Amino acid sequence: MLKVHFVANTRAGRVVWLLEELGLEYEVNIMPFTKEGLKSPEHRARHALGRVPVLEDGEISIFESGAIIDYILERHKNGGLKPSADDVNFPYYLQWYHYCEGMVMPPMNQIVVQTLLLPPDRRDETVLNQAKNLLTKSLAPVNENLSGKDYLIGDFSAADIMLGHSCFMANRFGCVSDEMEHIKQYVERIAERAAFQKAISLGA
Ligand SMILES: N[C@@H](CCC(=O)N[C@@H](CS)C(=O)NCC(=O)O)C(=O)O
Repeated sequence: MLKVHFVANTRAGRVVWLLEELGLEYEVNIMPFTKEGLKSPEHRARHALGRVPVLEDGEISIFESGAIIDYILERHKNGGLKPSADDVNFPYYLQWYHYCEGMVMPPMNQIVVQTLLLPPDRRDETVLNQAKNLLTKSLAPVNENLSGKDYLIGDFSAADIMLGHSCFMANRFGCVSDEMEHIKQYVERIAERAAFQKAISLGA
């Protein structure tokens, strides 16, 4: 059975969300966001940096949320929630799928580091403000793209599981301004999905 190594309020939620959307069976190893959990020799054997998510499938053990999602779609769901290569939306599916970790998550990571992970005396206001500006710039094309659409390529797809999860988290961190009305509505739409609710409440 598929096994997800999971910490609440992290990218591991993407994997559980996908598994719930697809109705696949899975087990979850819920770990605390602590050194003892993530940086233990046991977890470092799964992920050298001691991060989540990690997916196990029999003898296979892989990390990187985007790779895990693609792996599940290809090996366990025959490409479900993903347009076929000849579909007009396929290039845009790929674009938004990769825009998430490529453009949106780097400033998000920095915001998390500067507001939560670093002790207060090591936080840097300038770095935090730069990251917030960069996140706003990175989200602007997403907001524009969502005008007149329910999801990134129209129909719900795995690109929404990647980037929609990031938009939800960015909004939770107070980093989506009211002017980004299409993202605001998108986040509400996502939050109504039963599979998302299951993933976001797990371990919380
Ligand atoms: N690009 C990786 C990022 C993995 C990652 O940084 N995960 C965070 C949680 S969202 C983590 O495990 N952080 C623990 C740490 O920094 O020690 C992915 O998409 O899976």
